[in-house]
Amino acid sequence: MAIERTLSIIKPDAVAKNVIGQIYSRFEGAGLKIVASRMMHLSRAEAEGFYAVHAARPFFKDLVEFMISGPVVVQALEGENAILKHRDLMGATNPKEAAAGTIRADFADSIDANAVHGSDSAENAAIEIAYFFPASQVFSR
Ligand code: RTP
Ligand code: MG
Repeated sequence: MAIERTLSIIKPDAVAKNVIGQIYSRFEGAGLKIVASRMMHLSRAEAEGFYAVHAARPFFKDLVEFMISGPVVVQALEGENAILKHRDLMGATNPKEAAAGTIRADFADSIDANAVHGSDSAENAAIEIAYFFPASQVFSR
């Protein structure tokens, strides 16, 4: 199995719920290493740029408003099959459809306030990691 990296964001709702550590524990428990990490409050331009792929979608405006509503924690995770492993830990986009024991089932309130983001492909993971971290701030092990 290939060692991959993925970009993960703990969204404003989960930061406000004080569950950063619990979410980090799930990553570590699944064998994902945190190889870069930063807490930040996204500007509107940063959020719009990050979600540019969704710019034409009806939920784009609400998504951007939500993502700038409070601080987030952004991390790069590294490990075997990291992209899919991380998405399995997150659960379905809509927490009502998320499997029991997933981050979204346990911590998310709605499809908008859904606790976490995770890259959906190797190509997007590379783009998204570079969006937040210069190579010198990713500490591969
Ligand atoms: P994410 O990108 O945040 O990891 O989530 P995802 O892949 O599961 O979902 P995606 O389709 O990429 O959508 C990005 C975020 O937009 C919000 N969304 N709202 N109201 C809606 O129908 C709707 N659909 C998506 C969610 O917050 C989702 O995480
Ligand atoms: Mg997505």
